[in-house]
Amino acid sequence: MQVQTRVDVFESIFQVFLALGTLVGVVVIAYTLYNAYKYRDSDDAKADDSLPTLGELPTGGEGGKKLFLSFGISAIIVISLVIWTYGMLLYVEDPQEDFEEEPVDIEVVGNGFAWSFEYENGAVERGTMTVPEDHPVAIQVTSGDVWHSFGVPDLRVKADAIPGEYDETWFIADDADAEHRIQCFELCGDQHTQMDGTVQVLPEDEFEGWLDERLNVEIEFEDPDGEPINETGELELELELVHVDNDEYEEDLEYSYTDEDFENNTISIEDIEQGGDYNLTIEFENEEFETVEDEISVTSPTSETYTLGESDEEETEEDENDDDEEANDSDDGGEN
Ligand SMILES: [Cu+2]
Repeated sequence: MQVQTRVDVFESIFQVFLALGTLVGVVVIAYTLYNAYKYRDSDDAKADDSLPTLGELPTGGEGGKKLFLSFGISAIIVISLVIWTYGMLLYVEDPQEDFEEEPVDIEVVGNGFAWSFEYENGAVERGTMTVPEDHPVAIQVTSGDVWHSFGVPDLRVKADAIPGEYDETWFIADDADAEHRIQCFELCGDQHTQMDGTVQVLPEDEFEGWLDERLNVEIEFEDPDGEPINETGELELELELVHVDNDEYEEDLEYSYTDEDFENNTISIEDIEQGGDYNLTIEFENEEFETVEDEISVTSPTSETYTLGESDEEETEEDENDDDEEANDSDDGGEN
């Protein structure tokens, strides 16, 4: 069986209830009208023993057969509806074993009237949650401050965001390139109504590429006057990136590069596999420039520009900017 999305499930529950409700309504009203017509007042009313007389309670005639039949049919309809709906909701609550693929895990954090999304590789997005098409997404929702509630009406998703707790749910978006609105469904403060966002759906192969690019780092140098250093190929250096929590990961999260990886005093690092904070060290072979030491946060495309001071000067400035689309995208989160 094809894995059903939440939208499919709730759509079929709605359709079945609508169809049965319509059927029952038509039967009841038609039968009422039929009887009203059949037993209408007419001059040549025949004597009919089964008809109630004025003041007598109707038995339904024929020893209560009709009564039994209508109760029986109603009971069958109601009980099978309850069982079927319950089964559907059990699937919504715990569909894991029906998934053929591993779901994409995303941690959703509501904080100060904005949502942020952390992926398994450590990439963090704010405001926009990017997900693959036709692929189960498992979300763990929590809050950094007060109670919020994460909801995407289009996808029939809602989960409470409570500090210190994780509310888990899932969804499948089956429409590539669509955008779905995220809203907060818990009155959480004066900017509650602006606490929204977007779910962006990418074709599955594009999603993988997108996720990898999230951890790209670009580093360039400039001289103290803000001009690019024009010594292409002449700088001899060694650049090292070491994950701050290196010991906690199985693989070694250490990356090193030399001047050969630079082009025009710029290096584009694309092979980082785990996001987070990295200690950066740049050592210059001939000690013509001071060693650069910094801690950078690799959670979204980052570019760093380092001003290289001559080694006899005590000056190492750094300039950090984040070239992500969101202007308020910052590395440490939590504020705003
Ligand atoms: Cu909120």
